[in-house]
Amino acid sequence: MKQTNATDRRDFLRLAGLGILGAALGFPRLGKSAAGGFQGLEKRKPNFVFILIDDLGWADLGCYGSKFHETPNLDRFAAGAMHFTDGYAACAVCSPTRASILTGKYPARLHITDWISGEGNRPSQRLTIPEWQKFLPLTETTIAKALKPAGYTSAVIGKWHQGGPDYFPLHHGFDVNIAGGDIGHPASYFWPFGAENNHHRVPGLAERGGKEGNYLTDQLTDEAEQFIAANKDKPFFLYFAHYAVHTPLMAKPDKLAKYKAKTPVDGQTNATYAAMMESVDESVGRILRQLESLGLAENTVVVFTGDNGGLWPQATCNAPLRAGKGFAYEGGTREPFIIRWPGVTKPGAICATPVCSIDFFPTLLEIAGVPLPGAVDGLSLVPLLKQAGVPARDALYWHYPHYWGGVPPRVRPFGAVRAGDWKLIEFFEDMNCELYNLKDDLGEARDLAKDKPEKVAELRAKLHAWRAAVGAQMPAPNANYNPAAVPRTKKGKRVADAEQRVMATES
Ligand SMILES: [Ca+2]
Repeated sequence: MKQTNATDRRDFLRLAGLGILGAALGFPRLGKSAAGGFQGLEKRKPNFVFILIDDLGWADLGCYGSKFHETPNLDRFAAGAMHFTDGYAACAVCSPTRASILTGKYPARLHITDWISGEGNRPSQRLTIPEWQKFLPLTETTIAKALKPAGYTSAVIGKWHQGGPDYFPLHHGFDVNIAGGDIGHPASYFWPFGAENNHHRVPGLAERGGKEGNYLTDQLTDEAEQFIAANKDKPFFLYFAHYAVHTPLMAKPDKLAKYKAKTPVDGQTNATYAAMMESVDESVGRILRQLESLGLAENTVVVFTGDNGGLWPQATCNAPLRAGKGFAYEGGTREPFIIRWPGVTKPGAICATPVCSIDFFPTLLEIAGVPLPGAVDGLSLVPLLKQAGVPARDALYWHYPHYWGGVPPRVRPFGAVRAGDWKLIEFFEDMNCELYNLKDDLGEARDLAKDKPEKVAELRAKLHAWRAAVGAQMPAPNANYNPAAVPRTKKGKRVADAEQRVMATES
């Protein structure tokens, strides 16, 4: 678990720890008119562009400390926005976090606790995983559905991964769906994005045009630009969910050559992944320029984040965070988390308050002036964005009653809670707990559980109470448990080693 620390990353965190959030208490975006009404807002609701990157690591952007990846557009964007040091995905794998973004609810409450369709039970696993939801029910209200009565046109462009055809975006309040389906990764990043008989061919995208050599990240950006242009005269919500930077790792040749010639830094060594990241960065730059060229930038809230931690160690290194995608440690869930609300967020502001993907739903609705349609778990970040207050929340929670990452699994069932600087992880196989103080030990290297039994008891009680409150499902002992039951080939080798499974999985 040895990882490299990066001085820049530490400096960044030190600044955040000092609470350097900018001095202003927020910029009122709209002045009162002589008539007493608010100027501007009646004329036009703000647009939203929500950019979601698949398997994005916390340390993958230059503005979050990477020295190997080059992300100048994102660095500029962050410098003109507020970015959060302690922004989390609600789950360490894909579909649950996406469901949390769309609904504002914890994955545990939705029972969407694993990537869809998950890995299933095996005799080699000590616990049997509980029944869980493999689609986002139509009874749930997505951001798109909630914004619709306020006159919004909504689009999914890119990855969806919230169940089969009955649960595709058009059934969830979106007006447009381009390239969203039930796949967790593309068959190929190059046109036509998979053979016609390949289930992982990107749905419907090649059929809209393109030619040999076209790159998926670029072609999705073409679609996003066109959607923005077509909707420039009315409020829109664009959920722009890149398939990048998920496996299969495939990059444009010119960019790949550039990173192959570059010296790896701080454990980030994968030239293909770095090149994919640069394509994402270019995409963000194009979207921001499109908003500017159409005169929409000042009335468009732009969000940038990821759905789970970086794929470690195959694709990236999340240091100084421990581990990566799938894991209970910070590398599994902490994400780049950047919001630009023109006229409100102070350029360059850094916020160290822990926030989570469950918070986007209430935040976007409050910005749009749309009431919440029902109870959610997230809290509006508007007070933080205005630097006018802190959400009233004492803890964030995670729940993953699953195994993940091959045979034998790399990740075992766990729950976790973060309260202040303290983080407790409970592993369900033996209910053993680990306790970390993130302020002193961001890399979760010193387990304090034995030294601080009272803190363990306090956080464990909190975690258990939360599980009961949201109705979280728990695994049970596996009656067929056989630790020797790891599948073997005829030659006696393991059928799938953990690394290959991780590379192939859809989450
Ligand atoms: Ca993912």
